[in-house]
Amino acid sequence: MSEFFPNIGKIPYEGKNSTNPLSFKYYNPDEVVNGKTMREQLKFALSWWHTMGGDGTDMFGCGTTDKTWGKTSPEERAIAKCDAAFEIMDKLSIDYYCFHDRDLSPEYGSLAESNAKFDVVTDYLKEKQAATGKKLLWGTAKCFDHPRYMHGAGTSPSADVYCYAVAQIKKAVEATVKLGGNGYVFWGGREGYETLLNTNMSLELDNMARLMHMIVDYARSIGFKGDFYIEPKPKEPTKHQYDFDTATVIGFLRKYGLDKDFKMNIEANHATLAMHTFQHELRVARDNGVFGSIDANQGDTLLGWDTDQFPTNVYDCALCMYEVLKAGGFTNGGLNFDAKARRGSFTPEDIFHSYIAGMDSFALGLKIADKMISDGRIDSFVADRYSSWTTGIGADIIAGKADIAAIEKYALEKGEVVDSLSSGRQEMLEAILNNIMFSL
Ligand code: XLS
Ligand code: CA
Ligand code: CA
Repeated sequence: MSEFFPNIGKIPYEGKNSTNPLSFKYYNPDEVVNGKTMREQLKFALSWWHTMGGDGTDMFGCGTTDKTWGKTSPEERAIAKCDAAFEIMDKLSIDYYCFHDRDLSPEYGSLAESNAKFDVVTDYLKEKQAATGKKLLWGTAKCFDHPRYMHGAGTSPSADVYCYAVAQIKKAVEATVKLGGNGYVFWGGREGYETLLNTNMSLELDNMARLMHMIVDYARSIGFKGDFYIEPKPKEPTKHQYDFDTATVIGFLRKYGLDKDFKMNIEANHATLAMHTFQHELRVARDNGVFGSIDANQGDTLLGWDTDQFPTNVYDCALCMYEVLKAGGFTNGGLNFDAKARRGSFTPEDIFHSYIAGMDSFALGLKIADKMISDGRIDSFVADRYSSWTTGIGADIIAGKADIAAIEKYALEKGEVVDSLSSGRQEMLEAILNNIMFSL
């Protein structure tokens, strides 16, 4: 089979002193960090939509790069995309991929025809996976692109549209199971609203929960053993999206009895759109036992929309990997590069440069996070800051031994307590983090 990128060979690890831009400086797949190889810790995935389909189109202009893969018919292009994707994954040592159903195979005249042609592509992917050992991290359904979903899919005011979405998601789940996917993602693309003047929010949310229960039950009945994820995002495309952030989603899951079935797929750029740090979203997920997978990218704080840039901010990657290691590492999840090269980075080489930049940044992040933990200064500072909860009245409160009267008596006897406080030492801690980062 002829190559799509004949000028690019397998990207080697050459170490930090290499000046070869088509090499890894930090991502050394077989190097062991925190008890596992980098390959096992980081579990990188290629996103089919950006890498295989995104041609640089934006609101102000058409595409700048050719993603037709040399084919004009949609059926042939879908197969060529598979070959090109597996070549990219092989050359970059990426073991996983993620897709929306319509990234793999577009819509045709009817749902039945779309399903049949989708089957041809997933059959081909199954063969490619068997031949190469590459795996599906997660699948999802694109229930936000077609005009029928203009008012939402699982939250549409139209029962007919709702049924179409259920049928489409059922098929996407079947494809995920067929390809041995580790996960299935729900991202509520247009599940939200523009104005409450036309919206029955409570019915929409009840219906979304009904859909999720139906899909979970069906997926388990056909043998899906992986994770279901919800991917929070506060806005874009709708003004208000129901899956605003991790805390909001947890409230939804608990209200509807779905909390045992779902974990989070946290995207960095969605966290910042919700006015949170990436680390905050990961921490909320970890603390609530719903940490699952990550969409690795970054936004631009000066632009403030969902720019889906490749992650190169090592500071954020380090704090992300700190949360991942503290959560015990990935199980079914991984780091999916939901990211695209900038519109002006339009050559085939830019695909490789952008993945190398993201993978090296996360390799650095992993090493720094491991060092943060083995160094121990930050963790022990935090433990010490809360030490009043390990003895005396603090320990009694936690053990349920101090009631409100006992606490009042303690406070009255103690008098003013401002002297019990110690400095938060934020600047010292930020300097320690810099010290750890730059003495790798
Ligand atoms: C869009 C989302 C989307 C999900 C999958 O903002 O990030 O790509 O990851 O539907
Ligand atoms: Ca995403
Ligand atoms: Ca995004």
